[in-house]
Amino acid sequence: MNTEKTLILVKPDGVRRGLIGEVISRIEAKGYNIDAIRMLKADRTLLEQHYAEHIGKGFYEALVEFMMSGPIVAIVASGNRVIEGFRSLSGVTDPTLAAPGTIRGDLARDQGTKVVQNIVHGSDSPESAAREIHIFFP
Ligand code: IDP
Ligand code: MG
Repeated sequence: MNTEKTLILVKPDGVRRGLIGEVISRIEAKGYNIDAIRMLKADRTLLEQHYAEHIGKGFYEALVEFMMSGPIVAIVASGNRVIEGFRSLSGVTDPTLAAPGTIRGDLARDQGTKVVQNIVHGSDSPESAAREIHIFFP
């Protein structure tokens, strides 16, 4: 057994639309463990760390503004291959293309905004997970 951890965020669009419970339900229904959970309003400094890989991209400023637009929920979930597994539960970045049955595919759509609003974030590798968990649960 190689239990892994990932950092999941319910983004401001998900919180505004009352989807915190829906996201948590899907994590639990899949069989992953919820290890930690925290609601917060992220500031620019925190988001610059979290989204460091996107600094300089065309959507970066819109992404930061969007992520500061309301409260978010940070979750640490664990389980064998949870990083890959939660990315699979989420669906691809573009909610128009995300498969039905996924969080993004079922619950989000293109809003015509500069930044893609897609309900959730999930770490994309063990290195990202360790880094991101440390940012939200110092
Ligand atoms: P991911 O969340 O599926 O891992 P990333 O490429 O890490 O996608 O991008 C982080 C977030 O930035 C996305 O979830 C989405 O909200 C936004 N984003 C990514 N690519 C674009 C884009 O091309 N246009 C607008 N927003 C984007
Ligand atoms: Mg990403």
